[in-house]
Amino acid sequence: MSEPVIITCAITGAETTRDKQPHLPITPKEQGIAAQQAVRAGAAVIHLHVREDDGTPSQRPERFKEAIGEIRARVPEVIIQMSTGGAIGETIENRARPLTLKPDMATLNMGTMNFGDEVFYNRLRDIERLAARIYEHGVVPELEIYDAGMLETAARLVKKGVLKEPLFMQFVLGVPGGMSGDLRNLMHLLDLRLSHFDPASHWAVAGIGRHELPLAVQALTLGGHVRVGLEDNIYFTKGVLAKSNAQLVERIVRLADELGRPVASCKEARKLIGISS
Ligand code: KMH
Ligand code: ZN
Repeated sequence: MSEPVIITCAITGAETTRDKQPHLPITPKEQGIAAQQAVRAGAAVIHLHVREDDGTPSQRPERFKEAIGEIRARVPEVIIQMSTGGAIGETIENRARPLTLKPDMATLNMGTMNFGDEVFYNRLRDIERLAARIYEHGVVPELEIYDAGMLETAARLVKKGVLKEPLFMQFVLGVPGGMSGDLRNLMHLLDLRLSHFDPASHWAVAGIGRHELPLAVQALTLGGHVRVGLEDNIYFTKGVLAKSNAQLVERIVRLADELGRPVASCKEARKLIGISS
């Protein structure tokens, strides 16, 4: 029997706008409803950014608290993964602040990179500080890997004792400035994973834009986990906007079924990742 696939839904993000995607959930209540629909469709993890009412990206702990409340009221079992990446230009201190809410998981971005026309700063000392804060609060980190060097940085931080194995790594491919969604890039990252990390480490792929679907299919066939959602991709098919986050999740569930991968429930995903219920 193949290992179950954990589906993460990145429901909002920091960059997608309502102008471009009218179904983007922005308010805590909208996020609660979107999370519930995504979980009903098959997602076990909600990757969470929050916005102010006017759509501005925010790292305000109070806003995270509201959003988490709305999600937990509808789907208490779901794994909530808080973004510590936030929006470009946010200070590291602000990015770390909502960790006091002790979500199940939090992202840890593994390096500085060009992010479109902007620069996404993640200096080594900041990564180490954020990692310490994440573990201090009993939260499970998910490593956001946009490039091969970032995975090698993670391996060094394991040796240094900053990161604890087994890890959960998310290969985010297709951001202009990081590795593209070319399959050879994924294969190289998987080679590095095999040579540097505990084989029990989990890996997932988040393909950006048009890379979302082909990379998800690759992850399903290669035994990885999958992330989809309006943060990463606003379309269902070329030129046709997705109707909801759930619609993107539903397609992965259908494909997983065809490809013989059972879909992990929230409870199963908690057990696989090592998060208490
Ligand atoms: N918004 C991007 C700059 C994360 O959630 O940790 C960073 C991001 C990664 O979305
Ligand atoms: Zn994010």
